[in-house]
Amino acid sequence: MSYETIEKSRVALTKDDFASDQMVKWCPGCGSHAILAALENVFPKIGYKKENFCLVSGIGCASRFPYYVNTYGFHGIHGRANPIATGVRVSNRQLSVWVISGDGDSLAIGGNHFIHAIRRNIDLNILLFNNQIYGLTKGQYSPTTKFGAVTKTSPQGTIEEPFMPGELVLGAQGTFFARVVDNNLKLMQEVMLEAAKHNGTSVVEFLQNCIIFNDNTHAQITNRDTAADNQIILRDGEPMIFGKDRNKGLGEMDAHELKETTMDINTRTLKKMTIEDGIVSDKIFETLMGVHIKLKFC
Ligand SMILES: Cc1ncc(C[n+]2csc(CCOP(=O)(O)OP(=O)(O)O)c2C)c(N)n1
Ligand code: SF4
Ligand SMILES: [Mg+2]
Repeated sequence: MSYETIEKSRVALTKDDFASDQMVKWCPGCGSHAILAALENVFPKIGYKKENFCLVSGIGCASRFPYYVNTYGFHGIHGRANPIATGVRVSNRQLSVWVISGDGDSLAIGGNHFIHAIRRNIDLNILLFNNQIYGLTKGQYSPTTKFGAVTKTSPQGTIEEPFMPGELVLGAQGTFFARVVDNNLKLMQEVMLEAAKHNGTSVVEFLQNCIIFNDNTHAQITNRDTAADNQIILRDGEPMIFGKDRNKGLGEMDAHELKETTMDINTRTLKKMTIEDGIVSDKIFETLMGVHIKLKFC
């Protein structure tokens, strides 16, 4: 129950208390700036003393993050943020430990450490910056790069199916997974706060734009003109509706198949999604996973 037991600050802290004096070196327009702003807003809300936060990262653009927050921090080595964070957390239970890691850092070189931290359910908050590319090393494809993408290391397009981080987390017996876009500051803060409250490993995937090496890779979901029709914000107990006219829903016709349906909002009663529904749908997910995994022949 770390959320309740870590010592709280006696004075109210603000966002400015968490801003460091280091120059932020991310490219102008990089999605990471907004994620940083969100976390600096959330830390005072969590309420711990500054010295009770520790940020641990690997290597990559995202991994520069600990320099920019005025807390304890550890800029680690490539792929090893999760084992370092595990050591920090188990040796000092007064620390709220936040892992900052990219899709290359946690899903390629650090994939093994990532899944085992999740399986062990260590009380870590893992912030996964998914820009679907190696940003720092200038544009090689990563395990989340879209099939067919032309990159520095796939001049004729990748021939690999990407990981879906959510599937990976659930497959590793994860107990908390959320996915959020980097252009919704309010929602990022809400999700980070929920992650902090979770007792165990929480993984938050940010759909983060790398404006230099993979611009618009998430545009279908994040583009402001079409976002309402391509995003569904799930909150416990609230109906699963979306669309710019708020007239599309999931699970209306048959909760087990989670079909999209368009409804007349004046005449239809919306089904509510609860945590208990989620437990039932876990079984469905398992079935779906079996179907989802494609057989490959060499
Ligand atoms: C052992 C080791 N192998 C390779 C590298 C080179 N390297 C540095 S960062 C990186 C990938 C970064 O990609 P990602 O984790 O997605 O972070 P991003 O830069 O996109 O935020 C690689 C391959 C390294 N630093 N150390
Ligand atoms: S290279 Fe991409 S990920 Fe790295 S700082 Fe620039 S925009 Fe951000
Ligand atoms: Mg990356």
